[in-house]
Amino acid sequence: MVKLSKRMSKALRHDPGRIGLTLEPGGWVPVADLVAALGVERADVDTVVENNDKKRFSIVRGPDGVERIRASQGHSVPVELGLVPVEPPERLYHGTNAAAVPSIRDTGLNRGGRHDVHLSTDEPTARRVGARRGGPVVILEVDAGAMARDGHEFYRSDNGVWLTAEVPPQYIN
Ligand code: HQG
Repeated sequence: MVKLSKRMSKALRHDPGRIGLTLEPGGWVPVADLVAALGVERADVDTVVENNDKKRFSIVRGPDGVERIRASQGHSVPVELGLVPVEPPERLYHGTNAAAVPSIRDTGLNRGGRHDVHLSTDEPTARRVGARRGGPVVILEVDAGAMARDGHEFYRSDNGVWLTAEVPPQYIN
């Protein structure tokens, strides 16, 4: 199922065109189209959606009766998720590799290839994110409350990841 999850991430976040899909507004794709394009069973897609460790995907039935699926966050293709800005908690956390810290102190957190900078509500989650690539992890504390008061917008993805366009260095403790 991890392999299918990765194929779904690639199709829904990074390269839909490669398997002949086009994301609709909001990043949605009819589930039937994804199933056909990947050559898998619908039940397997449902299993990934339900059991995915980070709840990366969601399925909804539209007013037209068509069930559609999208990745809740993590896109590198342009997408308008239609998320509404919300007030963040005072503190959010970002886990990263120690080697990245000097550059982050210098230029802040940048979204890189992704749509947004990803932040976590708690340190253990941030630690897991930072540990993905191995090496020593540093947890950065972001003064999200001050950022919001200074006009930065925050969004919360359907699966609980906090998103913002950038974190300038003065908000990083
Ligand atoms: C770093 C996973 C140098 C940043 C996770 C990170 C997350 C800088 C890397 C989601 C920098 C980008 C996102 C700067 C940022 N100088 N390095 N100025 N600004 N960086 O993968 O936040 O499994 O795009 O610290 O759970 O690590 O995909 O972002 O190390 O939620 O669902 O540049 O990916 O979720 O890496 O992870 P990423 P991320 P999924």
